[in-house]
Amino acid sequence: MTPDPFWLVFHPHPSKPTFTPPAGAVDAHCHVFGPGAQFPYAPERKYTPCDASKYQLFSLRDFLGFSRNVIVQATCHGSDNRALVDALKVSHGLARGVATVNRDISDRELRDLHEAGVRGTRFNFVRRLVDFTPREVLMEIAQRIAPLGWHVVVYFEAADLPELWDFFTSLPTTVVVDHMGRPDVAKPVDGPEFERFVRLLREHPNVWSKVSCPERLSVSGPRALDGERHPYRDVVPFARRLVETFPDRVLWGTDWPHPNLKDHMPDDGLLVDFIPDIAITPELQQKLLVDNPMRLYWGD
Ligand code: 0GY
Repeated sequence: MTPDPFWLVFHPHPSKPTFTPPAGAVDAHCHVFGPGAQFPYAPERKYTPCDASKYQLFSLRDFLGFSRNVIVQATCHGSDNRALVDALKVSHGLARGVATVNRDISDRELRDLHEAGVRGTRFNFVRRLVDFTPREVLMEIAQRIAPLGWHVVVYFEAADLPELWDFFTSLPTTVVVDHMGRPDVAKPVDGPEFERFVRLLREHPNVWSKVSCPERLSVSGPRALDGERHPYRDVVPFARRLVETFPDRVLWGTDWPHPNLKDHMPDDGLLVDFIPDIAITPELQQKLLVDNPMRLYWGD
């Protein structure tokens, strides 16, 4: 299948990070795309990506010095989780998954997903990626997956948080927010918008955040002015604040193969070098990269 025109392909030769992740580190947000010939993209998808296989993902994992992956079902596969499940099965227990499920999924299918390594479902509120699903349908799904010990991953734009607040805070599971709720990093880190997001975590101990995707949020871009490996500097205060305020409820991921980027494709090695700028002690790095994802995804 031909990717969309102007589709940016993941970096062909990422640099070796200077930061060495702690033993057992988990890349807790990444995807597989197809391959489309084996696992066709969903008819209702909003984009057609380049293929990005499980083997490419696992070899990037090893190259970057990570041990495990959490693979999140990408919207281009809709609720057909076959590519995800295939990757989990081939990973020999080194990958867990977050699936997309519909309300008509059977108990048997849910159990099969769990058996394959799925531990969560994702609710996506980003309008360019998915069609609207009524809240009562999502709540019904959340109630179905809660007894399995799964959590809900939510993806939304910062401006939509006020409207989504009541729904998020009534979910009966752990709730993991993608990419810090997509803050506008041109605004102050202690301004009302990000303060609202911090309050969500402060008031609701079941809410976690991924401190991922500086490449999507940054205005200044990857390179520091001095040319050193301190990438995406304008995103650092936001991620660092979350890591230091909620050290036991943060996760980090590459977001490989980086769907829908328009201006640049990140060097995954440089993304890893973002980590010591946001988790500045070995203790915080251990929680962010090992203890937290292991508890959430391999805790059973
Ligand atoms: C991400 C971000 C995006 C896409 C998806 O499932 C997806 O299609 O998550 C995006 O376009 O912002 O987390 O991968």
